[in-house]
Amino acid sequence: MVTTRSTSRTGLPPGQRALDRFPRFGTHLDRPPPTVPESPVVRVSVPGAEDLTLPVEELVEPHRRGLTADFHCVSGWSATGLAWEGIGFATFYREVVEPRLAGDAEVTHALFTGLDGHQSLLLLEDALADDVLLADRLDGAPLRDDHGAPLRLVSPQQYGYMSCKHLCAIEILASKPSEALGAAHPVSRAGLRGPLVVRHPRARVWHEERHTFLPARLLRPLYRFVYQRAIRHGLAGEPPRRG
Ligand SMILES: Nc1nc2c(c(=O)[nH]1)N[C@H]1C(S)=C(S)[C@@H](COP(=O)(O)O)O[C@H]1N2
Ligand SMILES: [Mo]
Repeated sequence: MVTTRSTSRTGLPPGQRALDRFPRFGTHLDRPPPTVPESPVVRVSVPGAEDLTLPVEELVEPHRRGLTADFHCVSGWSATGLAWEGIGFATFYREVVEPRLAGDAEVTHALFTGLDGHQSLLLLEDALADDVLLADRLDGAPLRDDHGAPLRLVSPQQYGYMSCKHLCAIEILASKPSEALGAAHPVSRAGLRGPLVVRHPRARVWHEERHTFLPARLLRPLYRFVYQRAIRHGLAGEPPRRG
């Protein structure tokens, strides 16, 4: 199996601090992870073609590869050196999407939906970066429930909320959807629409694109304060990954 590293940059992106663990984190608040069906599938939709339903196993296996990457949450923590396995999103796009696209079709975005209702919307050009993975394994084991079983997106150069867990649908879109994105919890849905937490359309960590309008430096302490409790709570009883 071929394994690559996400980026040649060293150190952490601006405003991030490394944890020695990879906590379960996110917009689910206190909800348990969603129940994973026994034979999980992903619905794939491509403009102009009929939807198709792919078993997760069939999707990944023929194209399995490895990726070592750091993971950066917009609230300011990073988990380093995660060893993911899965299929590259660009490979999935080439193998599954492109053959179904009409020759003149213009596509702009990819919308990812999790079993818990969380959605992430990526510009196609960001999703097609060569370190974006549809991952089914982490650190040598199948993805655990708390990290996104059965399959999750991993986009290491974007803040964590883009890396949608528990994938059940991937939609390739011809334009930006007008609907608000789904969230894993009604409260976080409200929060994500509030003025202080507005998802950035690209969320590139190395550009510190934390927020659509507000400067990232202003938000660093606030995000840290708001999320510190959640990080502590999530870390209770969880052993460090290394060292
Ligand atoms: N389906 C789903 N995906 C999600 C979330 C979520 O709540 N539900 N939270 C996001 C956020 S904000 C982060 S930081 C990461 C956390 O991933 P982890 O729980 O594996 O650490 O998942 C992202 N993807
Ligand atoms: Mo996050």
